[in-house]
Amino acid sequence: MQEQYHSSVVEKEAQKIWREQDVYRVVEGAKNADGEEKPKYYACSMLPYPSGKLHMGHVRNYTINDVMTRQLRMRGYNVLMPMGWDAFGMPAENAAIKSKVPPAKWTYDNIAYMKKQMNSMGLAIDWSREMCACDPQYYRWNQWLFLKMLDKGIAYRKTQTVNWDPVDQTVLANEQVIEGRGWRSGALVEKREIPGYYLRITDYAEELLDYTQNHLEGWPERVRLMQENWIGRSEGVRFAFTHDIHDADDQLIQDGRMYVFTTRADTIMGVTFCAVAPEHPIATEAARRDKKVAAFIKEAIKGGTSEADLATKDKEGIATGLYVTHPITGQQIEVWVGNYVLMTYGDGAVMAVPGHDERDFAFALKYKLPIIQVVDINGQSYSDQEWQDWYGDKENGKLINSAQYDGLSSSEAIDKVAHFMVEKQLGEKKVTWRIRDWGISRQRYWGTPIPIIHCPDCGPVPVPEKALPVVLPEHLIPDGSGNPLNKCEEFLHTQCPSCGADARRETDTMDTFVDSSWYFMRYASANNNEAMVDERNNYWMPMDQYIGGIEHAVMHLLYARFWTKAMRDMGLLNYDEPFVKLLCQGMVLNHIYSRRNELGGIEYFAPSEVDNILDSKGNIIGAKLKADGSEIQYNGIGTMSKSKNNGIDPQQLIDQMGADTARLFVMFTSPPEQTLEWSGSGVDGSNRFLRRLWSYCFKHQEQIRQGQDNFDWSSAEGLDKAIRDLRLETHALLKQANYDYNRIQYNTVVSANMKLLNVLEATKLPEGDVANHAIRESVSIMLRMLYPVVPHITWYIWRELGFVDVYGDLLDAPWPEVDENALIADEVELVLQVNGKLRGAITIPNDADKEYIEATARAHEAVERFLDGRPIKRVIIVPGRLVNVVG
Ligand code: ANZ
Ligand code: ZN
Repeated sequence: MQEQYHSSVVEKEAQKIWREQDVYRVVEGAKNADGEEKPKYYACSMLPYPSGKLHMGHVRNYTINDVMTRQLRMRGYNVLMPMGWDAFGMPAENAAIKSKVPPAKWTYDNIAYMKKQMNSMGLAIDWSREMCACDPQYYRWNQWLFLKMLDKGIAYRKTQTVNWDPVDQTVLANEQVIEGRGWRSGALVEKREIPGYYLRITDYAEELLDYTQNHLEGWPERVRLMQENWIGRSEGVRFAFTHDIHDADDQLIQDGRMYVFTTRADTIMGVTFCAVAPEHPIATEAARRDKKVAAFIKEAIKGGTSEADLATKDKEGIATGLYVTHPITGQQIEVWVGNYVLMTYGDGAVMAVPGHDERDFAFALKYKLPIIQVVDINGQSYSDQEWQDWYGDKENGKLINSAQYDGLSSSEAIDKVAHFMVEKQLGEKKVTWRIRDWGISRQRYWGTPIPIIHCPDCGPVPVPEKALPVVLPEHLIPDGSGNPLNKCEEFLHTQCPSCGADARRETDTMDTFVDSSWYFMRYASANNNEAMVDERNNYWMPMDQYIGGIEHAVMHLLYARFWTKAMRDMGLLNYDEPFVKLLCQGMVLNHIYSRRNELGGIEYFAPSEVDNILDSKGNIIGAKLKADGSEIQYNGIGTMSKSKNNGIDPQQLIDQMGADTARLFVMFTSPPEQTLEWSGSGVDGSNRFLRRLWSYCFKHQEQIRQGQDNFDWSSAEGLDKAIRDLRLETHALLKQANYDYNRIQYNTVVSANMKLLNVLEATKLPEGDVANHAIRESVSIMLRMLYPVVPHITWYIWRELGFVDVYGDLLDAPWPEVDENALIADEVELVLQVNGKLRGAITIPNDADKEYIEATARAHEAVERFLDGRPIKRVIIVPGRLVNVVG
């Protein structure tokens, strides 16, 4: 063993041997040394987008995954940790526009580099199962399942509204529309209706919700809640306001029925107007009749009409001059167009009850529409000038101003109103869902081609299964003016599978969420070119532990769950949910520094470019640029990001201090689910710990080598106290680490080992064999406890010190066992009270009897001092806890 710790020597050597021996390859049904099948464990990180290089968030995510994988492997599990690439998507196209490199080349180059980085981190990845979304052998199965879904009616075609950039002649994704304009051209974006494909996730809404609420015990509560809200089940009443509004062709609009969905049918007597979405047929008719309405609608749908867009807009509207009939009172109610009404929810129309709905209240105040209170809660006084939260209370009120419904509770009134609607054949109780079918068509190049052929005679025809995959040409370079597939004759031109006529391929590609909906199954059925998934999928899945960012709490996870259920219903797999446990790792944060430049923009500085200015308590209050000493602003701490220039390049850290230091720092600094604050001194501290570990082992190598592993501690009599203490600490810390490994709290696993190293360094053991056995035992336990976090250094020392000869390679060495006998302390400390007040402590042998304890307590100097000469009346002993001397 070398005297000095050189991380690069150690890590290169370890990685070389691991690679040569292919140590991370796992096979289904692997057996242990006793010939028993090992239990399987599937631990997987969300697959990365190959953006170019790893960032700290990746490092954290994969290290958590790796620690788990290595520890469970030692504990006898057959553990799968795979990796792949979310290789389709827009950034590759944007890079192509900028640098004129085909997205394929850019993507493959990035993958090669990032893979190298992952290996330099020492991740226990089974690369034989690597998948890549842009590999035809992967995406052919997207196409294959899509065709199956079409067959079953789970996939269907309908027109969709898209953002159209009239200058670039291209469809824009929502995030490419900035303040209503195209991100590249700056042109005002228009809405266009074009056909696209949808997946019927709504058919699974009920089951998805049920499982969210009742089966995902291993998921964080907040993620379950987010999924629940996204699915959005709402119980209410759907009914019609009748009307006599005709369109230009004198057709009665929607057969004279304007349906609304309401969760508060009890407030029906408080309706003072109705509001429809700008896209509603009544709004369209009003626009035809009135230029002002037309102008309002044009403005209202600009930019976006998604829920997120609406949430940020002021509530605005315009009266249409058109009226509908109140089903109970028969009154004429005016219809308004409101920008807060969504066409895609319920029926795109609402009965407005400003008295009890906050949005309607704001709207009514703004446009001076009547507000009527129809629910009373304990006689509280109601003001139609200012909204109060109790106006919306559905649980505790009694109806007022509601004619025949007066005096009813809300739920009684809802039942009555629903009953009325049924009798009049105007409507009924109904469950409405917020979730929409999943539109998967993207008018972009870099994605899975949708396997459809357009024939002039037959229309859209599915590509026959045997003609799959429809391969995406990889040499095209998008230039920003639409999908380059539209100009690629060799791709476009084909024959109709049904009639043989000249036909044209679909150029839309699939949403990349399709790729990520089942890639984790492909790892388990890797390299099977005959089937999408096989029996190996049922072996590994459902995944035991999924690890990824909270930003995927809704869409990715929900789509993957839906996709799994759809595959199950096609008989392709035998489980209901893909992910048993989910861990969302916290963000990595760093300080942010900035300055306003002359042009009024903000310039951000990397933490390495500045010196902090501290107040007397050591808090950062400002900063100076190292370059010229000028003062800049300190903006606090925030997520590491390119835009704030506060990222730390993990590669630089790995190159300078080694992967083990980087891994130790990210595991030690915070529990996995919490935010992690970057700290240069924390990194140095982690590195120092590893050097101390190394040098302790170096200094004591002779003793460690001479110690025995199978020493029988139970028969050792008259053990030296220092040895007993060391064993007590070692086994107590092991016990704690076991507990923390199980609950994925790796930071305290590390601190336990820091403590153990302190103890080892501080302990003075007597000379002799038994002491050597004890040191050897502690070091062997410490190396194994630490190994999952810092695999290189521990593996190396393990080999150097000859532990390999006894336990085998560290990767598969048995996890150490707690010696419960060592945990029995031979002394205990009892709290000493005098007249019930805490006055000190006494230390007594573990097996001391009552007389001994009492005598020790009486003799304590505090007793005499606090009794002030009074005699002792009695001594109360609570075994194991305290002694109270009463005088
Ligand atoms: C009258 C009413 C009175 C309402 C009241 C609420 C409170 P959730 O719970 O999310 O399902 N609504 C219905 N369709 C809408 C649409 N397309 N766009 C915007 N809002 C719409 O919300 C249901 C409530 O949202 C419905 O109940 C309706 O307003 C409104 F004191 O009807 B309510
Ligand atoms: Zn045809």
